[in-house]
Amino acid sequence: GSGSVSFFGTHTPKDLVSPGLKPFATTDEGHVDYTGNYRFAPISEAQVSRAMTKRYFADMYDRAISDVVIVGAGSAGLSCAYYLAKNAPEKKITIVEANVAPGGGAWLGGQLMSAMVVRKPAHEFLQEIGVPFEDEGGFVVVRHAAQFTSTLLSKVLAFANVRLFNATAVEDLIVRPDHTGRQRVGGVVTNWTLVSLHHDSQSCMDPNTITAPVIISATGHDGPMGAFCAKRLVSNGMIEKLGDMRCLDMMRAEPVIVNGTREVQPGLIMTGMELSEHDGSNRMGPTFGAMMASGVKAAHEALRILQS
Ligand code: AHZ
Repeated sequence: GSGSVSFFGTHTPKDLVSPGLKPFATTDEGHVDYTGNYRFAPISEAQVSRAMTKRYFADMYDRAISDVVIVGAGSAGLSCAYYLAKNAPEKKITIVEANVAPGGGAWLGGQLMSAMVVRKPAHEFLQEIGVPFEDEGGFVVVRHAAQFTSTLLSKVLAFANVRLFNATAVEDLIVRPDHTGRQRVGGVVTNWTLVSLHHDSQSCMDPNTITAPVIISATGHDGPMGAFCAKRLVSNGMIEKLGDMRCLDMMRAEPVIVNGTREVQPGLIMTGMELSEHDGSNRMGPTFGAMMASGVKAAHEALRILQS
């Protein structure tokens, strides 16, 4: 019989399978059978490569001009991305995360003991994203921090206006005068993290750029990669020195981080524990409410700048 004819006909078009290799039917969608005859739809290696590269490079091309760049996808950066993506669905929000796995320190509750403690009223963010918890009065406990991180990540990535480039490091800022002559952070310089890590052993590995009217830095406290933008502000002469993160004081640290979340330089908002390095404020240790509320405050700041 004639049957249905696919757009490509029943044989693989020549540009999908190398000359000399056996063609296959593009109408075959495989067969589910767990008794030993499970069969996949045929595919060529070229189709797999092109399915990925065309999307990745189209995203890079498009996001070279973004509305907001969030540097670092830890608990603060992801909380910010969620609130911003939800409240500004027409804005291009681009997240750059140096690690292969987004989530930063929030895959565990800060210690190596799974549960995540969140002081009230920041539990309202857990309710917003639908993460269950046990109520202990002034604070709540999420059974496993990974439940928070995976839920938040899945919601952030589901927004049509969000793109995440992971395994990609921000290795510099773009800073230049605005129309009034004032120095303004107007973008980030990126490279694949593996490239960034090998600048000393390889020659000529030039970076990419992403420009945006708002950059949000959420790179965490000092560490191999942390506090990146805060440190760059010092080496670029925009601030004299870092405040340096102070010792642990939960009661004091959390409100200071949330209320101190702000545009630290024109075009650059800072959120999460990076702020403790910038301002010289305390760490809170394993309580995460401030990261969520600081991320939301950073999103409010971004919306204010975008609307001004
Ligand atoms: O990989 C980093 C992590 O995922 C990423 N990052 C750092 N530098 C980067 C760069 N380019 C791109 N140059 C970069 N990405 O930023 C993320 C930071 O996440 P985090 O979990 O470390 O920071 P946070 O501020 O979201 O959460 C802090 C959690 C802490 S630390 C702490 C304490 O030490 O007392 N307490 C809490 C709640």
